[in-house]
Amino acid sequence: MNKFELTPALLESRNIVSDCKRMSERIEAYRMREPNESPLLLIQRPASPKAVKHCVPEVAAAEFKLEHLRAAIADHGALIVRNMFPQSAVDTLIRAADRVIDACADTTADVPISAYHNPPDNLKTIMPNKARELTNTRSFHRDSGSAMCVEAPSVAEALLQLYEKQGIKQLMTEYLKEPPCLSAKKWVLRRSKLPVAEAGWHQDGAFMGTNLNSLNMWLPLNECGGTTGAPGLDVVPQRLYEIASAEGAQFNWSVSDSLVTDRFAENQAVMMPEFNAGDAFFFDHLYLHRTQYREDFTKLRYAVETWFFGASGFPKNQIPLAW
Ligand SMILES: O=C(O)CCC(=O)C(=O)O
Repeated sequence: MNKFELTPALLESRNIVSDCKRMSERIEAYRMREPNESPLLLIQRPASPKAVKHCVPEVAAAEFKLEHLRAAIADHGALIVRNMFPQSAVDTLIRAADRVIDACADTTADVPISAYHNPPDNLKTIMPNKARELTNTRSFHRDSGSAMCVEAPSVAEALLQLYEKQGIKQLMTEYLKEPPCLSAKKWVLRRSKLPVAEAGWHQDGAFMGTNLNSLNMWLPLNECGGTTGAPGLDVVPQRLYEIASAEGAQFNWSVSDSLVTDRFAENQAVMMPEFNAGDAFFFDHLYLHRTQYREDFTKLRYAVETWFFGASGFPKNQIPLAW
């Protein structure tokens, strides 16, 4: 059994030079690689639709098996695995998220390199639109209170070790039916801002593409959602097979409130699940969701968002990372 335990002391004693080199190699591994244009898609529209309850299925980590994930994603688009990550890891990650997000928020000073900030140099050259794209990506994150994990390779490498220890690498390999890769742009530390801005409903496939297999593991680091006072996610708890129209929405990748209400209201489908620190919420690029929105949140919410793709069927525009 791998004895890895994620603690602040372990994080801060990592070799930041070799972690940065390793992250840079993960980026470089995909520079010349192109995705398979005809991957075997795991999610296909069935010939006759199955009648399923509109819900967000859940299972306790102690009982969790690959079959739960496969069935829940196929039928409902998502699965909550309760208590997947230990409290010590969650506490360490909140502390790390604060430090990484604060370091990335500082646009004026030269931020000293540390376990919490040491972006690899090739992050700029790997972006299709180079410095402009990296600057825009960073300001998008800054404005929404988030930061890419790759800004802090030691945090990112420690997270990969944690994921391996928790069986996530094996789970992703089995679910995707091939080794997984990650994404620089869609591997994010999040700390909500208060008041929460009304973020658009979206399916990540709207900007990643849909000719791929994916799974997001959204890991809340504190209690959130429902009526807890900290923003979780609003979700349309249904298996969708295509990207909903962006007509009337704020962005070309988002979905308007009225479309969500009109199209899904008959099922009273919008839900706001309650999450505990250390739960894992799995969903794919067709799942319709947004940052939970209401005006009376009083508590911050921390989370780690990690998207996995098949190593041969990846969204090149999201900057794949070898694992
Ligand atoms: O954490 C959030 O509020 C948004 C997360 C999200 O949209 C995602 O994981 O795709």
